[in-house]
Amino acid sequence: NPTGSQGEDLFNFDRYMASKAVTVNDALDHALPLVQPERLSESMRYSLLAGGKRVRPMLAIAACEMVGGDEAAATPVACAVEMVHTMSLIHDDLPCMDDDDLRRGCPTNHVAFSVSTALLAGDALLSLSFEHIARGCAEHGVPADRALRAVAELANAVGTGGLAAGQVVDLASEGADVGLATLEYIHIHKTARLLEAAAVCGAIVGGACEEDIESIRRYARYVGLLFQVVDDVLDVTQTSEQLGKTAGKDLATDKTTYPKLMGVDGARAYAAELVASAEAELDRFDHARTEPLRHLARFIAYRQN
Ligand code: GRG
Repeated sequence: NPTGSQGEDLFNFDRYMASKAVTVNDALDHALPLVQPERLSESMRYSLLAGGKRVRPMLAIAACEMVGGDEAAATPVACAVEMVHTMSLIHDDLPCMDDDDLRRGCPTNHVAFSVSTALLAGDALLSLSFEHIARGCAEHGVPADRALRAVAELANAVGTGGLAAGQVVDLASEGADVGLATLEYIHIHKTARLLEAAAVCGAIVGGACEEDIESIRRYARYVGLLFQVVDDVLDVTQTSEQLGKTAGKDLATDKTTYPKLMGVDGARAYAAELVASAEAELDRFDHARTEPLRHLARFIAYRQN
């Protein structure tokens, strides 16, 4: 009943996101206490607890709940994926990569600490993520075969099947005239693969069957691409609005983006296709249970910043 005219509760996505963020922030805080040497833990906590949107943990928990699992079973993998995400942001900001001074409005990890500490904090977050799945799944009664499969899924998403591969191709493409195939390769590996691992790990620990896992995988891959297409469109349109001009930032730089390759209207149409494809993957599940993931796809598609 989409209008709620018969008094049924409408799904409230903002409330759902806020409640999952509280669960995840609390779990992350407990997962990473201040231990000796404090400088390393402080550096890890500085970035991990710095207020990201927690989209990946929410994907893991929502996928687990959609297939009949509970939040507690998904929390270890949700936290682990956020640790990997945080590691990738710390490393991405380093002088040898993007060399950024600000992240989420605050000094980047290597500026607040040092390049060597930031490098080690990223490494320690990466290893903690796998330790956290192994220990957390056992504590929450998740069967060992599911935990093992989640470890393999996440490991693949970090290395040659995901982040590292996407970053290498991205760095190699700097200043080059790349086509749609390379742009898509970069986004599928750098962005979509970790979102995919988050949702798939949630489904695995929730006890999903193979067909359900593969639908959830495709859903998350569409959402990951959608994330980047919308990001590119916002980069152009928001800068245009700020400047009061028709051509925005990315149309004026060397970076290849979707609006550059297919125009702003073409990129918007592609985003609409991706959100429809993502939602279609959820049609095989009980409709009421799909609400969080449907709303997440729409939230990413229609966000304004
Ligand atoms: C060290 C093995 C190893 C891999 C790292 C640096 C690197 C290789 C990959 C870069 C990955 C990267 C930074 C991709 C961009 C992903 C992205 C879309 C980030 C923004 O995500 P949001 O909006 O961020 O969810 P918040 O701040 O909300 O958490």
